[in-house]
Amino acid sequence: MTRLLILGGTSEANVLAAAVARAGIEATYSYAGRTQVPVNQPLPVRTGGFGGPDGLADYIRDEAITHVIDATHPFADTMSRNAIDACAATATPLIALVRPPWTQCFGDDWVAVSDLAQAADLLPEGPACVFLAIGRQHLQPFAAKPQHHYVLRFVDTPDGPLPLPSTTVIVARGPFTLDGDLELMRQHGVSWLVTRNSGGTGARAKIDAARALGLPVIMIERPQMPERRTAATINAVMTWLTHETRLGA
Ligand code: 3Y8
Ligand code: NAP
Repeated sequence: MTRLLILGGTSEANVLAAAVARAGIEATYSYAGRTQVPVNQPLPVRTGGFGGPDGLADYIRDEAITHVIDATHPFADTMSRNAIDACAATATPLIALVRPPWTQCFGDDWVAVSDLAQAADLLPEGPACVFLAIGRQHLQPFAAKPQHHYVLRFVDTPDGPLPLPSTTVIVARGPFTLDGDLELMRQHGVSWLVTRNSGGTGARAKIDAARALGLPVIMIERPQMPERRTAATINAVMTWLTHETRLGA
């Protein structure tokens, strides 16, 4: 009897949840609780941290979870590492749905950096208009460059002061469109884009818009992850799930 846990929070996790529900597989969709009104799911939902890898291992045992699919965002690396540890500790089959990173193509003007501080360092000394499309949790490194005007896109309205003096805040959740991001970047006179290499389709519009506008992009590369089973498509994950279930794993 399969009892699946989906670690969600991405566009692909939402599509996976619909496929799992259609297949009639017993599953729970897990959110961290980062946003006020997350998208509804066609599965039972649990929200909030588990309490580290040990807390997740306890959850797996208490809920008799038989399979875990890590469909979190490629920068949710603490959750992914905890899933590796908890599934090893409980001998629970685990697969990560990892969408391929975006790759530079003709006409792109990207500079790759490994962290937010490097991204801030690369911004020019003279004042510019920067589309800082990295959400609201990690703005502090850019306080080192207060001379810029920052266009910020959050899922929820900020609940307190921001560490940047000159900002335009846009409240919107993805998936985003090319026309929408072209309009946003033209309207605000954006001259630089800072983004994580999230991959997927839900938020790639901004890098296509930057190419069309001939803008430089500071691309934050993904954190390295330990060895684990991965799949790049939902079909591959569903094939794994049914195979592992047949084996009674
Ligand atoms: C809570 C679930 C869907 C899913 C939408 C995807 C697409 C938009 C890329 C930009 C970049 C950013 C941010 C982003 C992406 C999708 C997808 C994806 C980037 C939701 C969601 C949750 C979150 C958490 C939120 C973070 C924030 C990051 C905004 C739901 C909408 C910038 C990441 O306010 C906060 O505390 C928000 C925090 C983590 C990063 C940050 O540090 O601020 N995502 N995003 C999940 C949970 O609680 O478990 O609310 O429904 C999911 C999505 N985020 O509906 O199709 O790739 O799947 N989300 C980044 O890439 O830098 C937006 O604006 O262009
Ligand atoms: P993170 O830094 O990797 O994880 C920090 C802690 O948050 C985890 O240790 C865990 O708490 C809890 N957590 C994270 N994801 C969870 C989930 N799906 N269900 C239950 N608990 C979860 O995570 P993050 O980067 O803040 O991402 C949080 C959520 O937002 C994830 O669902 C992710 O898919 C989504 N998201 C993140 C980004 C991003 O840029 N990071 C972008 C889009 C969507 P405990 O240790 O207590 O278990």
